[in-house]
Amino acid sequence: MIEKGNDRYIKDIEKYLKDSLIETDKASTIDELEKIYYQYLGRKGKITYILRSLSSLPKDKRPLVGKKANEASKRIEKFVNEKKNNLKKKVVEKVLKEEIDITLPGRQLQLGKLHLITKTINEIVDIFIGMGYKVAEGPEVESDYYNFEALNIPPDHPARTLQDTLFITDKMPLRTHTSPVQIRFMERNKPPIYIISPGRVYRRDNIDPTHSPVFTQFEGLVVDRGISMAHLKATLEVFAEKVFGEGTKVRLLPSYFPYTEPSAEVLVQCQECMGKGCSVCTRSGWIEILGSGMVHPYVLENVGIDSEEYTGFAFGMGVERIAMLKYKISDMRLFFENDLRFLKQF
Ligand code: 2NM
Repeated sequence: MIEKGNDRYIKDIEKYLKDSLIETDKASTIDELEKIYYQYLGRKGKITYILRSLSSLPKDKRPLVGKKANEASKRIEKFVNEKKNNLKKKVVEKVLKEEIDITLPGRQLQLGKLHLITKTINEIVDIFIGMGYKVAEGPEVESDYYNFEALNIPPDHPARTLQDTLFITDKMPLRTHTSPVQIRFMERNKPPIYIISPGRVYRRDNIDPTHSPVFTQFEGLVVDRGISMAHLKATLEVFAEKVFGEGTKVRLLPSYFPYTEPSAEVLVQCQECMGKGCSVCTRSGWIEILGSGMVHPYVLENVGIDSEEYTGFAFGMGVERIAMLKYKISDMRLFFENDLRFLKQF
């Protein structure tokens, strides 16, 4: 079957060996190397063919041809494998270099921040915590009793009508102030009481630069023995100086609320003109920032506190209004529109 002589086989083996080594050297992919291996050492490979043909050789020729073919086979296999490993290593090195560049700056995390109203609430809360107050909270859907009746707001008071209040049902208004929180607190706690109650409140208002049907209120309440208007004024002076800066003057103006007697509007020096008079304060030099007064004896009696033994003061302010004055914001709608170009500034 095989007519080739011994020398011819040896020459073929040497040629295959040389060719395969050159090809292997040139190969640049794993695929190419596998093809080379298959071409020489595969089932139908050139070296394999010679090894299979040994039996057809004269007996005395077999050992040398067999030895050469085996040697060639081993060398080819070794060389191909070495080259394969080199290529794999290079691929890994390349990937490592490309994908993990430790000199690249990290990805910037988009950090959020507190809304200016939240920030302002926190700031006001901190001032009062510093004076020994505790925070009290309550529901936004209230009963007519807690929102109006307990606060001595008479049945025919305009605040009770559909004109001024948003109702969930006939008897359940959305709270129009956070005073009901304080009524609930007084029902459950005996004096001395020093609390603040920040929270969202609802009124039937059309949206304009200074009005919104939803806004944030901040109320304070003190009930103790011997509390007078002097304590109220001193407390508000501390508050005004901490929020608007040292030396900010406060002025009380007689006013009316059903739940306080006497009642007072609280004015601070205009932050725009520092009291000289400008368009912001309509030339008066003063701006109203909150309402206040001595808690009406009827309100104390409604919650079971003896108004002969205890007196108290209370005050309430709009957080949006405070933030607008402090940060010179002219339109309240900016707080609710959530335009990041506005919110990011604070
Ligand atoms: C204000 C003005 C004046 C007030 C009264 C009470 C309570 F519950 F003690 F009666 N809480 N808050 C009060 C007093 C609120 O806001 C302009």
